[in-house]
Amino acid sequence: MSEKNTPPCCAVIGVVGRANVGKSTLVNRLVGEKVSIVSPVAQTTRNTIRGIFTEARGQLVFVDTPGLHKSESTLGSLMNRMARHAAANVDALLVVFDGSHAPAIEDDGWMRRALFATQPCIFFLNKADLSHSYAAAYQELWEKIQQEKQHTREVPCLRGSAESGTGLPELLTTLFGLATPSEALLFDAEMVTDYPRRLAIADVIREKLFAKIYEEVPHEVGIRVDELTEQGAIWQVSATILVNRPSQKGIVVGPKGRTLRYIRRLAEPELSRMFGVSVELSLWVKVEKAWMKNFWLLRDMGYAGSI
Ligand SMILES: Nc1nc2c(ncn2[C@@H]2O[C@H](COP(=O)(O)OP(=O)(O)OP(=O)(O)O)[C@@H](O)[C@H]2O)c(=O)[nH]1
Ligand SMILES: [Mg+2]
Repeated sequence: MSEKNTPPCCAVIGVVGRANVGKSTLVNRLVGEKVSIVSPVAQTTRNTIRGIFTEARGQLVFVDTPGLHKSESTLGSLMNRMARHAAANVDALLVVFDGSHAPAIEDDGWMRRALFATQPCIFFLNKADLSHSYAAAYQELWEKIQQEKQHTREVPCLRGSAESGTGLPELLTTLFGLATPSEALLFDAEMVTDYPRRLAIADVIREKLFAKIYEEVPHEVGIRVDELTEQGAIWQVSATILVNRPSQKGIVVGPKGRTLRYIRRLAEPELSRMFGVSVELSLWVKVEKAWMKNFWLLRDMGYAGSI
């Protein structure tokens, strides 16, 4: 907590960037707890999720966003809209790049946004534990964009790894340098997220599903938590896994229900740890054609909200 008479410094930081660069991993690392699911599948994050970090200097609220991507579904457009909306409503932008991969069109897009953003921006070249062989390519791209736009801007570029934690103390110091003194903390000091628990539960189920069915159907799967009954230290959760086609139902259920059981076995202990109760999960699979284009269903699943 802040020293006597020293007001805490606070800032809301939008964590943005292309899909799969490690934004959620970074937010989890910085916050020190898993607030956002992570997977090797691009477009894992579907909502804006706030991760809250509080220490002696004050409080940083990280807004993890879905990676911008080309999209044709309502879900995809809502995800892109959330990312843009989040970027417009924060005190500073932390733009994450993957230094082990060549810059892509979406990285170019975020640099252009950063060049003209009204807030302070910081670039973070992630995945330093892998080779950072493309660091120079990102620098060149940034210079090329500034020349092309005939506009220059000083943006600190830090490097590190969300996975191993290197470079993160320096990143926190830079971010606190942008934070402004505030009369009070933005959130209670004990809070690590304000993400609604039904959505958090749905996300954990989706993460376990992604871990098992990596190639086939991930982007066409949606999870809806239908019921959460609290009986003292036991929570009974009933959730439906929505798929687009009958063939996908077979994949999610697996031979003799094995895939579904696997997902439940992984999700239950994690959810129990997360909420400090014993979570019992019932999972159902339902074919709901074009659920990703159904605004009302998406709204039920929390995707139509904004930060
Ligand atoms: N080696 C290495 N892998 C990382 C690092 N950070 C993230 N990853 C991996 O990169 C993949 C994507 O990470 P996420 O955190 O889900 O990426 P994201 O940017 O949130 O992705 P979207 O939510 O899809 O936009 C996962 O497999 C992570 O384990 C890192 O610093 N080093
Ligand atoms: Mg993510």
